[in-house]
Amino acid sequence: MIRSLHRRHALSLMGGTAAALAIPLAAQGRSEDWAALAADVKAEFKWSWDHYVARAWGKDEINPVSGGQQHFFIEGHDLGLSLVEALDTLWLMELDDEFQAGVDWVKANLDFDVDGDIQVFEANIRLVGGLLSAHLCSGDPVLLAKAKELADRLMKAFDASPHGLPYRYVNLRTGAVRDPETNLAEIGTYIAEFGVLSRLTGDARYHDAARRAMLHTLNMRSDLGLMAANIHAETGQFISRNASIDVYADSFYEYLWDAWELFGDEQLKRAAQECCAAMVAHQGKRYDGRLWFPMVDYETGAVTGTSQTVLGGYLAGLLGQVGMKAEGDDFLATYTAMQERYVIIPESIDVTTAGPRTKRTGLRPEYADACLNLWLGDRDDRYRALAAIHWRNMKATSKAAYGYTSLTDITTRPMTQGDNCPGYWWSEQMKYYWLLFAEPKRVDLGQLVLSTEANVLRGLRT
Ligand code: IFL
Repeated sequence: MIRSLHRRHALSLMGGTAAALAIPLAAQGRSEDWAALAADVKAEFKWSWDHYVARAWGKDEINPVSGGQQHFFIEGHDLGLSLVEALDTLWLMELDDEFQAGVDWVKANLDFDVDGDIQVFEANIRLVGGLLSAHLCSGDPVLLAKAKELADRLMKAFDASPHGLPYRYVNLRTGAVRDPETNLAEIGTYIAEFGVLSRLTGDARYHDAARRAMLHTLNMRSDLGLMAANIHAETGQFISRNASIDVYADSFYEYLWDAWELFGDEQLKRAAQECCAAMVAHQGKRYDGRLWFPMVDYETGAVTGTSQTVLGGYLAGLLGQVGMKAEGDDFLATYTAMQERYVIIPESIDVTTAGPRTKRTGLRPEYADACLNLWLGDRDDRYRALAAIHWRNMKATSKAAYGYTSLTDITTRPMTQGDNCPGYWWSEQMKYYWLLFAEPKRVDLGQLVLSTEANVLRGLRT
């Protein structure tokens, strides 16, 4: 009874016949044809890529409804963001001609000598990470050289801070920095890319800079084991009292674990486990029986905010990775309930009512990310079935004339489409679905390590 209510609600939200796709065969008691699902994901990726090539080649992002394009990093200047983000996904899907065309564009056109300010965190996870994973796929030394060149420019943001906490923005040409008021995610999401770069170049500076910034803040944990999410790059002090698992903080925690996976860093492994245990003990709260992690005061544990974003879904997977699978499953169940209720998980949710705080969403990958990380732990098909729902719901609501788009209103019927495909779509959810549904030949899933942007940093079969 409850299930059929959910299903009817889901169908009416999406509108139209495509909605029928949302009910997974697994939920109907029939087994999924995973190979067919994988083929569908690949076909949609290729279809989207062809539109990007035709309408936005070398531009940062395509506008899939109008067929236009937009900048991401620097006004008036493109850095081929979507193309770079797509590279290792193309390679994993064995779309080799498309991969090579992208690599050729990078070699001929990608130039970082630009008099413009770039967001250091985004440039690292999207561009340094994208170039590094494409280098690992192909062995092409030019891709490594490009990654190093960009990282060298970003390093100015670390060097300018007395504590080694990077400023938020750096001018690519002059190295001038700005915006010292920053946060855990933006000071602590480097060790995966910078560590791999150090390993590949033999220059330890990148790895050391990334690790130093993480240790600075880990040393400021409260007696509860929590950190505030906001910090000042010049004073080195917290500038808020809010501990957050999602916005302002999320990937910091992922990178503690990645440092262990990639580099055998025992100290950061311990820190990952301690931070997750502190979150569960002091931030995990139940509302209407569901587990949420609202913001709390990092010293007292008192709740300071009642929003949770869709981005917080990553934590379900991370909890599984660090050895807290029951808690990870519990938190995934919360987002699964949101997926059942809203079809597309709202960008921000009021945890006290489970109501949406915003109507728009950014075509987000975190739920599929969590399904992949939990599935890699025990290969239970139920995670694949949940990701299949996520995939079908996205296809039913976000597919537009020239690609996949963010939504401006998930409460209308049908949902209202925006006109932007974020760069991470090319690197994240399509790769998560592919890894979950295909039996990918070009990666050893037992060795797989993905960055926060899903760039493959270990496990490739070349
Ligand atoms: O860029 C993406 C990445 O996963 C991240 N933060 C948010 C983006 C996707 O929602 O670290």
